[in-house]
Amino acid sequence: MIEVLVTGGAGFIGSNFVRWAHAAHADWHITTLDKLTYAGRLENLRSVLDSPRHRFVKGDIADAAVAAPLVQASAIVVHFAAETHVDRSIQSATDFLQTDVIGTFVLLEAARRAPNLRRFMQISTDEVYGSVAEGRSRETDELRPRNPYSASKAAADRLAYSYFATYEVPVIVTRASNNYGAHQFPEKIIPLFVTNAIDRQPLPLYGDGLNVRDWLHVDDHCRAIDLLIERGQPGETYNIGGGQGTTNVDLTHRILALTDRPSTLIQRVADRPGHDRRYALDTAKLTALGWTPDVSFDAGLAATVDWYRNNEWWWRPIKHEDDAFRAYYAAQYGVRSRHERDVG
Ligand code: NAD
Ligand code: TDX
Repeated sequence: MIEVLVTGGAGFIGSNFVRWAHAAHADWHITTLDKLTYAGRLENLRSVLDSPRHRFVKGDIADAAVAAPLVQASAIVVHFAAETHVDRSIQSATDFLQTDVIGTFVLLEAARRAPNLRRFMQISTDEVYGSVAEGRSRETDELRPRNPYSASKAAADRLAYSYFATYEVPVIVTRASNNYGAHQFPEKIIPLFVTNAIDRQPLPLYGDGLNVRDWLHVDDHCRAIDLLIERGQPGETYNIGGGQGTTNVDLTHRILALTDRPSTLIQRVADRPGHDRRYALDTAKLTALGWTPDVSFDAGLAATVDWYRNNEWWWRPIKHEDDAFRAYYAAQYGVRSRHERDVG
């Protein structure tokens, strides 16, 4: 069996990857290491929890006593664990530096001493390029992160590379665009707006709504990571993007159409500070290896809306019973709505 460690595997992309890889690779024994923060949910892994080819370890990647032995026993590490929400990083960046930077450092230190390690997949993000007014970001472009989340991820991205250059740790860096799909925590725009629309609650659109994101279905992302584990080159960085660009206002209207709700639910609120205007990736380096996205945005968004419609058991407790989520929502959106009223 090939020992594979997936950090952050109880979160959105990580759990999709674990379930996908468990089905695709009968010769992988997968260990999920996850701290189960507000964003990590064991029910995301329900279908693999009893499998002899999977084990779950609750722990912090920044805790070397837990994380280092797991890294050292692995042939492949796929490192998803992170604090991931830009708005939360603007409220407070401490956890972002601790997990995204220090946590990654702890894993890399362990990787230096891992006898059988073949791949260390550093899951980075398109946000490290910063806002791109035109054209598409290439892997060789300068990094210009502009919020505490993306700055923390950029630090981890380059720290991982430094462990390849300095210690020959077999690091591959991937930079994906905005993911969407099942099991995404309802703080990110698509699950937040879909679930608010189902509940006939306002959809809080930041600023003029013309910011552009390149949506990538999480299944396409998982396939790309899998391909890069096999065919990517250590020391290299690969962009992974859906290939289209959609404004937030267009996305919002699509969600309203799919949920059969009126546009009067759109609530214009104050903009996100430092809001990146546009992300766009050049994916030629990855497509040269044989990957293209399979899921069209139309089909993927419709399937995602259906998933949230059919799985209210998954998100209703978070949105309606979780005090921490309600406090976050009030801090994030209560203030914005008040500000919006104050300014006009
Ligand atoms: P998520 O917030 O849904 O999940 C993060 C997971 O990491 C959770 O299960 C959480 O419990 C776990 N975690 C957090 N801190 C931890 C710690 N200290 N130790 C162990 N586990 C910890 O995030 P996601 O959207 O699935 O993103 C996964 C990765 O992909 C992140 O590295 C993110 O930066 C990157 N990424 C995300 C997107 C996107 O659109 N969501 C796009 C590009 C890259
Ligand atoms: O309530 C909202 N209203 C709104 O207009 C929210 C939550 C978001 N937005 C806007 C901000 C962005 O332009 O929607 C867009 C998408 O926002 P998010 O879902 O918060 O994602 P983004 O900030 O683009 O970052 C995402 O993609 C890159 C992930 O959260 C990151 O983890 C990933 O690295």
